[in-house]
Amino acid sequence: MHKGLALVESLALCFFAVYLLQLGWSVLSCSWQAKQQSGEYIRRSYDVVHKFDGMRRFDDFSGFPKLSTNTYVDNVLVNIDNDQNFKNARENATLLMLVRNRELEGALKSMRSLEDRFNRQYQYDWTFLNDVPFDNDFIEATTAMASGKTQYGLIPSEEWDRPDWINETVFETSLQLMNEKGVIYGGSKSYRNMCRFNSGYFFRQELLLNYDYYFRVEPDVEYFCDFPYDPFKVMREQRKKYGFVISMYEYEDTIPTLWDAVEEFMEEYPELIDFDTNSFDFITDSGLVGKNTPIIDSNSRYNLCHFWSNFEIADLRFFRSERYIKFFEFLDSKGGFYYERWGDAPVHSIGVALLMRRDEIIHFDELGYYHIPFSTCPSSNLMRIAQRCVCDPDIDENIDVRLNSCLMRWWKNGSGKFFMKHT
Ligand SMILES: Nc1nc2c(ncn2[C@@H]2O[C@H](COP(=O)(O)OP(=O)(O)OP(=O)(O)O)[C@@H](O)[C@H]2O)c(=O)[nH]1
Ligand SMILES: [Mg+2]
Repeated sequence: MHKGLALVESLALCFFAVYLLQLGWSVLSCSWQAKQQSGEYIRRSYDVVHKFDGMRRFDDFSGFPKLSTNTYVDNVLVNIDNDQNFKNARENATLLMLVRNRELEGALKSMRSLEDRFNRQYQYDWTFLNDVPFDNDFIEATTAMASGKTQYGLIPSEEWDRPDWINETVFETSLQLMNEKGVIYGGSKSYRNMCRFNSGYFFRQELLLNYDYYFRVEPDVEYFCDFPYDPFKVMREQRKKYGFVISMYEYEDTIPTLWDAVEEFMEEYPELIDFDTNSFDFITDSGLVGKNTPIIDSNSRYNLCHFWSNFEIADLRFFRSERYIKFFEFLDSKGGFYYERWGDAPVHSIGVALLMRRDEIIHFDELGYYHIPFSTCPSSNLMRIAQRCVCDPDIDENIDVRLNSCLMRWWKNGSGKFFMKHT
């Protein structure tokens, strides 16, 4: 009886010992595997980092790659000397946002993105405009987000509100009709004020009078890539006056008679238009797009192509010029900003296409950007890596070379297509 019990006990001990050995072995092998694995990760990430050593730009433009942060307080992340150099190299320019108090969160998102991707090094001033006074919360939060100075302007009501000479009955009827038709912002009065202001008055605001260039920013946009240069500097050095990233077709329902007015303008002021050097062909070319039939039909000679003006880097001196003011005032006198819903995008674009030389317009190929519902993203993988882009060029929203984009028409009729280089 005792012997049997002892046998069972020693058997149990044996099993237990084997179990302990197995447990010990699996713990050891697991940690060995984990160690191997993490060693492998380290090797791989080292390879990845150094694979791109040759093409990352450790130069005066982009400085050293930074950690992904939006903080300005940690000295470790900021090379003070470098910042001073960037600051000293600034152009006479401002970042510009027309915005409502209630859009604060979207404004901060856009600011954070642009600061992170570009402005934290240059610290350009931010100028905010509004048709009503900015509230304290807005001023406080945007000032805290900006790396540069901030300034806030109140738009005079005569430069924002509907002028007296607009016929109330015609206006109200048109609003109702466009609304019923489902035209985007067709029933909005304030949207029309905004479009007219952006077409003809933003550049006359007192706060902007001392600047040469502006960079238009809207709430809720995103910049996908580190800027590989200061776009303002590029504008000045290359004598550019208008810069864009996305170009597309306008909704014809918003501008049924805009082109008629433009034709009248061209007849009245032929001396202002040089068809040999301007980009008239860009806005009138209706040929095939590559091998494809255009997907947008137009009822006039205007092919509806325009630069998407929510992103715009331009020379204020062009907009303040007599020829642009004449152009705006001629269009304005037709009442189409109110009787129809003329947008600032086609108005700027047609003005730029008619009155500027085509080599004064620049397509910023390298700047990834998103404004609902479209984006642009550099198509070169090397460039996306070098500029730390967070975007996928293959998604549907990326409009660059899709049929609803006018970029190919710009390559064909504007200043051509230049292939990007990486060093
Ligand atoms: N202060 C002020 N700013 C406005 C008003 N309406 C529009 N804006 C600003 O003008 C710019 C264009 O207006 P959006 O509403 O963005 O127009 P959109 O880009 O055509 O359309 P979505 O962005 O798709 O809504 C943005 O920066 C707005 O913040 C307004 O009534 N007052
Ligand atoms: Mg917008």
